[in-house]
Amino acid sequence: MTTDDTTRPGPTGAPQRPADAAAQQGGRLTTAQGLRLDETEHSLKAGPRGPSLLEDHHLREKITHFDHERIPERVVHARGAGAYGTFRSYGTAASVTKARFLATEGAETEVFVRFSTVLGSRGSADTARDVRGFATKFYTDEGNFDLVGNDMPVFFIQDAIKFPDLIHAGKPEPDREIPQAQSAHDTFWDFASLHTESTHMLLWVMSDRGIPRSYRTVEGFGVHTFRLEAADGSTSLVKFHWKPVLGVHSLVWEEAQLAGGADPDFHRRDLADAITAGAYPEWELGLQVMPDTPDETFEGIDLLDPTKIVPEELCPVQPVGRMTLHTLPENYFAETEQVAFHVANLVPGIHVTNDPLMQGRLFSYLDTQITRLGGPNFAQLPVNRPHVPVDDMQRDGMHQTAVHRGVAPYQPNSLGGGCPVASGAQGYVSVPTPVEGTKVREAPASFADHYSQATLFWESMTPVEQAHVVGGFTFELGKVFEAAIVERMVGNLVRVHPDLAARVARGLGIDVPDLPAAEHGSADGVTPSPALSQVPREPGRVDGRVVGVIADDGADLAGIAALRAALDEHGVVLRVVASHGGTLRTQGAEPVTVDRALVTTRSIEYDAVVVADGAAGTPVAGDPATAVLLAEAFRHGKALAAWGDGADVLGAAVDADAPGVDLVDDVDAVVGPLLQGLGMHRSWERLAAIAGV
Ligand code: HDE
Repeated sequence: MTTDDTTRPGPTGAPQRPADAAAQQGGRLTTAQGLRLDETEHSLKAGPRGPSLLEDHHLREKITHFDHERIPERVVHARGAGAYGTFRSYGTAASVTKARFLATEGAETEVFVRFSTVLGSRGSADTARDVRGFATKFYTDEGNFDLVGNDMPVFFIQDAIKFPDLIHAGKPEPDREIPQAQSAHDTFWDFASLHTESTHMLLWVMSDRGIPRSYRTVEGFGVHTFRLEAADGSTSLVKFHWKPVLGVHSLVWEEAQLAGGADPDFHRRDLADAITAGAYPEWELGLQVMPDTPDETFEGIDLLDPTKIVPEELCPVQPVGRMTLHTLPENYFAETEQVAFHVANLVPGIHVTNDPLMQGRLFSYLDTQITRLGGPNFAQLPVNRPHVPVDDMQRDGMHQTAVHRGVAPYQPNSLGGGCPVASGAQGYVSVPTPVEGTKVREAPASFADHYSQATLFWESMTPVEQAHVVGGFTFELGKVFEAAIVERMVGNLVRVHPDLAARVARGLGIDVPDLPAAEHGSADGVTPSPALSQVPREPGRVDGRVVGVIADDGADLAGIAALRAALDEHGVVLRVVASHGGTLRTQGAEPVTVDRALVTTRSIEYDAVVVADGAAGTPVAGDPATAVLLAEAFRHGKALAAWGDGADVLGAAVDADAPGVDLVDDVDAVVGPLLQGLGMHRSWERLAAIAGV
């Protein structure tokens, strides 16, 4: 889905590379030693037909470097996309934290954000059903703070010791290394069905949240509870939330699957195109602030349990600042691939808690980066370097790029004038929380509740969202071969809600496991959290949305120009889809550039589709690909419209009486319904009818 109207379409409508995208830094080709080369087309040989010579240093240097171009991909979150931006503080967090980038009103802090999927390899498709990573590095004036979160507020496991098990189960199966970037296979559901603390998270992943429309439309969560410390020393327990200004929106499952094939870079492209077009993605950072009580619970919810949320209705999210992403990395490898986040990168006023998942993460990130980035000096890479002076006593190691001066990298010293000196109370001081206990491998009793919040999530969904959850479970379990695993999992769903289990079982064609009534999940006593639903209550922002208009030579090109102008006022991008690339011509009207030929496009590129007057009877109307495009957009709940005889084309492909389908006489009448439809993201009524709910 692109907003790249700054790049001109190529011959078949595919966007062309901007003219200023020069690849190299200088004018002259050299070796890595700066030696100017005469050419780089032929290796040095003993005669034109002879063997290559060992003395050809350029050949050997070029190939040796190439042989070592790859580094290990991230063991999780390998596939991602990033951008730089600015975080601007409202100053409202000053009452709870002394962290200057949050506490100071108007303070601006540069950030780098990397979004990712979890399970897939670096080259996998963006739209796989999965959790999305949402990791932010704040280059604050007190050092780097990393908020390494996800787009879901809970996690599969309560204790870090289970992470390798979870990931071994979710990654491709070890014998054939399939399936790629998918949890729809036996080992994942084997683990998930046996490890019932995952159930709440499974509901999130099987819901629409598992297939976001765009990185720009995901929420972000710190997941763990943090301890914030104010300037007066008072502390609170806090959860971090990112709220996308564009709203939280998802794909539908078929769309996600189509995108996986037609455009595996769907989210990466969307982020880059939006930023290139100046449609800068924005999020508001918010805090749920809870009292720091000795039992570390809030309204009976254990704040150290990362499988639990605190519903926003119980503790509202208070906005504390806004982040705008405005600059793309110039080099994917140097920046997005080499960025290294770490939960332990904290600044004064922000502290960790004893959440056992968080505690394990405090170890893992530094450890993994030493392997991934080839040694301990990765903090010197430009994307990782703090924007404040670094005066540590770390020395040497692989890839050391600093030239450290002086002879006394140790403390105490007199040869270095005692420098660098520690800052005492002005530095990072851990909150003096008491710690005592008997060594045990145990979880607190409250961690044994694995279902109540899964039921809360289910109850908080609208009927159409519930249908999507049922669809998610049915698809994934339908891919599992081992009947015992499927049965065990459906049994767990009975413990969430018998209705959910019955509907999944029906789809799978199996009986619902017979559980004692006392074990059935129930809505009794559950207060739904409407904030968890993604169905907008009123139309949201539409800027950056993309409308496809189907037309061919002879169509109402003046009408298309008028439609483009009207949508442009709302920041909506219009793309002309035709039977061929190049230009459309109609007598008496200005020619129109084709943005996408049918052969280079698919319905997934558009949030809404319109058929122009004059399209009937043209090649685009007769091409079966047009009917497929319109039928897909219809099934995906997208706004559809036509003016003039475009109605014949649309009416032939879809049910023109369905909600969110508008046939009008005049192009002006298309605009209102389109904006309404885009603002609601989907025709929820149509999706509900399609789902039969
Ligand atoms: Fe991570 N995680 N994780 N994770 N995680 C990594 O670090 C790990 C967890 C998250 O864009 C790794 O540099 C353990 C929760 C994101 O570069 C690794 C546990 C949450 C990213 C690692 C967790 C996350 C990572 C792999 C259980 C949400 C991508 C490469 C205790 C709050 C960051 C790397 C990026 C990456 C370990 C659980 C978020 C191996 C052991 C919960 C967004 O260190």
